[in-house]
Amino acid sequence: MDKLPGVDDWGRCGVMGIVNVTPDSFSDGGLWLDPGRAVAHGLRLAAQGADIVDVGGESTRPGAVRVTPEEETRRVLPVVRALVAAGVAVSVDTMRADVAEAAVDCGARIINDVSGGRADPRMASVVARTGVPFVVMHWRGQSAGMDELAEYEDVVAEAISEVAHQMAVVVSAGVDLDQLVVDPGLGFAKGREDDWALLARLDAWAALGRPVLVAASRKRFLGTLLADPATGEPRPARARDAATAAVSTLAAVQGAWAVRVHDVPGTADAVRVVAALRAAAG
Ligand code: PMM
Repeated sequence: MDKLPGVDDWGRCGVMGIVNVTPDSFSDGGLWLDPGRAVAHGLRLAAQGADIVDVGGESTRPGAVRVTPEEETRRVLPVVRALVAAGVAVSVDTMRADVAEAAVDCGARIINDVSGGRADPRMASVVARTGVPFVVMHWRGQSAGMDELAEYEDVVAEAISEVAHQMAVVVSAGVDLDQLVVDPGLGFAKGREDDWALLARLDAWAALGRPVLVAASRKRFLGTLLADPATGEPRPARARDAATAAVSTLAAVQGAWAVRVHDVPGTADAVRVVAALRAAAG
């Protein structure tokens, strides 16, 4: 089994930089579809302080239509290969076992599956066989219909119990518990209030006994919070990075293992501020 990097390696909450090799992601769709530009962007994120670069070839924005496996593979693999060759620690953001397996063969060190293994019945066996760390995110269904699935009595308790169930499913398929990272899945089958409730209670995820990844970057609940007071229009996605860095600070304070962000410099500073405060507090 591959060791999950963490606070012992970084001395703080980690930073996962995002490279979406897609035409349609909600905040950076189309910017990094060209493989050369995607690789250059990944290298830039690493130079700016990303500990891990997360490469994805399929948009999961609300309402997104799925890409074919061939197209996803074509987008992702050359970028993974080039970043690995440059010494970058790469995770692959995919719901498909074949894409995950091929990416690990190219040197990816983490499989980040927003469905936590639910979208592809073969995923758990690939995770078990490859032995790499695996992100189990809270997920209720594909992006095309996920907004209708955002019904909760107690979003924190229900998301944790649903992730605990999924952890048990993948462990029963042969995955080692120590391979798992958990993620509340902000924005996935969540309303705005649900995202805030989850962020307010990140400490509750400690009950699962696994590192927690938090991915708030540029998401809708931040756009709504920062809406133009005159028009009510949500703040555009690319103008949500200061708020994202604020969330990174709060996540690091609550003990997150890593935060997944588009804009690395603000968050790289934020997690260092939290580490310095922690050290000063003893
Ligand atoms: N969100 C997105 C994509 N991948 N992975 C994890 N683990 N957690 C998330 O919340 C998550 C993810 C969607 O955001 P993007 O389109 O900006 O990448």
